[in-house]
Amino acid sequence: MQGSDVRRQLGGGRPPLSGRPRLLERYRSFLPISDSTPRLSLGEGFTPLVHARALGRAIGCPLLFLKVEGMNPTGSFKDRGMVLAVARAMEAGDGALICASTGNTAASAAAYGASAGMEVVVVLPAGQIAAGKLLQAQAAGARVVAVEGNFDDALRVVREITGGSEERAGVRLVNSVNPDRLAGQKTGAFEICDDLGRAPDYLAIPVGNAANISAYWAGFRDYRRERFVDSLPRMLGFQAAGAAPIVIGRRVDRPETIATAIRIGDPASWDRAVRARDDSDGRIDAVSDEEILDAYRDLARHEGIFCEPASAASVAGVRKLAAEGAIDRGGTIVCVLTGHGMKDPDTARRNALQPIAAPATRDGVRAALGW
Ligand code: AN7
Repeated sequence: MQGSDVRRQLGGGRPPLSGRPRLLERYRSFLPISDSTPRLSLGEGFTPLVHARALGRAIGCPLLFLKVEGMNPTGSFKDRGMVLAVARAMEAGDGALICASTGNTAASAAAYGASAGMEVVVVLPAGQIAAGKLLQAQAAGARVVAVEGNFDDALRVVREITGGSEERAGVRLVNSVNPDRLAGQKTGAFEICDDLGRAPDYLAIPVGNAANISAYWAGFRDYRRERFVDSLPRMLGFQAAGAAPIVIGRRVDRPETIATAIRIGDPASWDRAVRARDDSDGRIDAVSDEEILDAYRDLARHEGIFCEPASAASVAGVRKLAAEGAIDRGGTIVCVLTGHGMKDPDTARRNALQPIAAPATRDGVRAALGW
């Protein structure tokens, strides 16, 4: 058989040894890239969609799925948009990246910036960043500026540095106000539809600056416009209780908070998120720290999926709405788990079962276990 016949049998133009596809190539027709866009990649995207059987059974939702975004190169969904934003910055000849961050954007910018050979500056609210995220930025060699203020303050500063009349040339702002970030993050919605063979009935997602919920909604609409799917999900967004609108304009003085990333005073993409909610007949709700931590523990202990606390807001929210009878429990529900559990070792440690001390003998270990 000729090579071309083999390819035809395999059902496409892709040769069998082409390996893992690149995210930006795969969804190129939906993204603002051209032949001159550098082929930057750290292996982002193509994250698992896991059927959460135990948790789904427990809350009466048999078709509960988890989109495990902690499996991205830097351990969060940010990599989907960052790869595109940094590739486009390279294409434009920029020499530096800057962002404000509660941690995950910083970790992602630092890694992609390192890969692109660019200078990276991350501006963080002092004392509010989970240990793993900060270490990732430092490990990648980013310059970390800790400002006395909250995330909203940090974002204001970087916008002023890059957007004002004294704009610094060659410095690319890679917060989600950068449209390339949102475009790249649409790919999460594409993958979910590809894996399910349809759009889910509900898409549940943590909401911080509300960029990701906006990007997913745009992605689902793109797919329906191209008739890859024939329906759209209801969008369910969940903030940490105590976020907007309650604390708009006020400093959030909770350095010990478990979910800083979704306790944003003034979400940058709020209007888009409200449109996603209203156009999809969905809702945006708050979940408490306690509800988030319960979901966080249950995900690890009953599904084997260790996500960071903010991520568990999606599952906490679905659990709450299911208990209230506010959603159709028989529907296909996808919860986006936005970041990896190792991002926040302190919260993990506070919730961990303690190791059992034992002598290094068979009988000693058996006795310690009560076996
Ligand atoms: C795990 O890294 O804002 O609603 O600077 O880290 O798109 O803001 C992170 C946000 C959800 C909220 N889950 O997403 C940052 C940052 C996790 C996050 C969100 C974040 P958006």
